[in-house]
Amino acid sequence: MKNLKRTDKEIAEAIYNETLKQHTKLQLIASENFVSEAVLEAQGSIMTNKYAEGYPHKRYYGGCEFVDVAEELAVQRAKDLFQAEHVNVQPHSGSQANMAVYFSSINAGDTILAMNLSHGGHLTHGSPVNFSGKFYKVVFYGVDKETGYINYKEVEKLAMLHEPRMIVAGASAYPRTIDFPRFADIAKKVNALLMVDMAHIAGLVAAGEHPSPIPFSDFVTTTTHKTLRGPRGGMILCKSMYAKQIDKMVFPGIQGGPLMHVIAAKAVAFKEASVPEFKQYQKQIVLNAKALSGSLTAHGFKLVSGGTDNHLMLLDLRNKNVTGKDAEICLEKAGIIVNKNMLPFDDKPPAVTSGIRIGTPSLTTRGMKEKEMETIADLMDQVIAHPQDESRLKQVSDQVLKLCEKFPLYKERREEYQNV
Ligand code: DSN
Repeated sequence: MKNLKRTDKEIAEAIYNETLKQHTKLQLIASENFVSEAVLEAQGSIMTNKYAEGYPHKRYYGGCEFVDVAEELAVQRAKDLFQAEHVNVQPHSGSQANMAVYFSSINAGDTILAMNLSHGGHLTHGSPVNFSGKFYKVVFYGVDKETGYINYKEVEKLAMLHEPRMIVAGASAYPRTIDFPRFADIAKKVNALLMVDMAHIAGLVAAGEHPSPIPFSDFVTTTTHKTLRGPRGGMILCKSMYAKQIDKMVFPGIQGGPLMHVIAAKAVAFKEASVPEFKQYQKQIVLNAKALSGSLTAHGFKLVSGGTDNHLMLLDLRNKNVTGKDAEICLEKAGIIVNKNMLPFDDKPPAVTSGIRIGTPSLTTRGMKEKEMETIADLMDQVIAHPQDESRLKQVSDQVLKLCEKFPLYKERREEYQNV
């Protein structure tokens, strides 16, 4: 940071403040995580300087021998980690990974069957405000009103009725195990392609904490920065028969030069994910989610589907008389960072919502376990029960700070900034 501090004080300070915030607050956003110093080093490396349009050994620029090393390692490590036949590590994001799959395998105007965003799906799974909702006819499935679980009978009924060209499975706010073989059966019955977006659960899948979609899907897409704990980015895994069409669509179809520094960091993260400690870490994420959901339930919180099988849970705040928006605000004042989230069948708009989504990947990365989850549930309960009580919020934020100090993050970075 010493150069940045000298040349651009404002940005240096913003980065330092973000580092300090990540250390001093409880980060419960289910899609975020804290990467390792090694991932940060690779991502902040001089590989950012290199143009490498094309693929290893088939580039449109000279001098690519070392970025080729990084990309080949990233691809091979991802193949090994997920037992995938083909991998493309170039998508800049999950959205671009999904776009490449759609554009390479179905036509504009074709029908896709995907999970409703308000039931836990994703913008790129056909939302009308996203390209996917504009280019394709979209039929949505959702969760059962009573149970909160995906209603597979409804998925099958809709598939038979609408004969989609593609079925999209995967979610950004679904707390239960997804039955990929069941999705594959339905897709087979109606001759549809199956794309699974495993962005949220990729780390769990890599560690065997969630069944893998790979054997059952034509295409699997993911981001690399959620439970997988890599740099911000995307990736596509598919059967060999789709390799050419996917590679051609990512480049030159929808992207230009790949972000080689990010690809190098992806390789580092995949190596980190291949060791036994990573399996233990993912197991703890799930144990922590169970502990947190259990403690919140004991405090009278209602959880969609009654609990969780994975890293996240959805809190229905209607019995607490607070909206998702207000909960997000008062929790943040107390040092607890969450996001408001639509509930299935929510009657409030997306900017307000009746719920919040929380997850345990980041808390687990900093070493917290079941005992800390109980404390966190208790702190959340105090805030939600007294959202306007500023002195209570202050007391909670002091306790949050104490807890965070016991599980420090990015210590050397914080000290370096202070010392230069
Ligand atoms: N925005 C991400 C999430 O929070 O789940 C999905 O891309």
